[in-house]
Amino acid sequence: MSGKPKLHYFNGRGRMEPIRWLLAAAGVEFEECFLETKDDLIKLRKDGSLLFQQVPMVEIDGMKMVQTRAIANYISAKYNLCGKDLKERALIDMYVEAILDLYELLMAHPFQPEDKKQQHFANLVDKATNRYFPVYEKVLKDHGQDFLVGNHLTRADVQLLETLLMAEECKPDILAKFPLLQSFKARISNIPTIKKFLQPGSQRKPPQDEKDVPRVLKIFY
Ligand code: P9H
Repeated sequence: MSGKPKLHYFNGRGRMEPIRWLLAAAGVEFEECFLETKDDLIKLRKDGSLLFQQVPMVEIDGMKMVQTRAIANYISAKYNLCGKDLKERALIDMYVEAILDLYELLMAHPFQPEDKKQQHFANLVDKATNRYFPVYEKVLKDHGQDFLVGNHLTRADVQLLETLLMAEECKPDILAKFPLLQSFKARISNIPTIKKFLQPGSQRKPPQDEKDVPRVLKIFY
């Protein structure tokens, strides 16, 4: 056991990518065990490694953690990405939960059936540009600081950057009306641990390729 966290999921973004980002931002090296087939999932279930018969599962500190949000909370707390006090924590949790609501739309987009794609995309862009991004643009404008909360790096910055980059993959000019989010994106991308994770060859996964969707779904259904 190398002591490094070990991530169990398929070789793609899905629900594990936010966990990869948080570990990378904290400068924590991690190992990955990729599920390729249904049998891989059944094997993990059989040896009692999946509390709710589902992945993501992360082996960390002697635990086999499941439930994406629980894993992200544990890693964020362990590596001091949750703010210095309850007030900062409250802001961070509000910002992160909203980011995750938008992230669900972005993550699910490649898995949408053809006839629903256009509508799903329109809704995704509407929510991003009219509900979520204006809030983070105003937060940065109002306090004029480099980070969303407490003038230091928190999980809110890491997960917002991940989501901004994913939104731009869907619609390259989606940040056109958000100048402070554009400079935030450049600033946080230049933090050494995150800059390293954004380099080619890192453990960051590429955008979900639509032709791979059937292979992914075959593992789980
Ligand atoms: N609350 C893949 C890509 C995008 C979105 C979801 C799934 C939910 C958590 C087997 N795990 C396709 O649906 C695969 C969860 C975890 C939990 C699973 C089963 C999924 C996917 C694989 N499904 O946040 O961790 O939905 O194990 O029997 O449910 S991920």
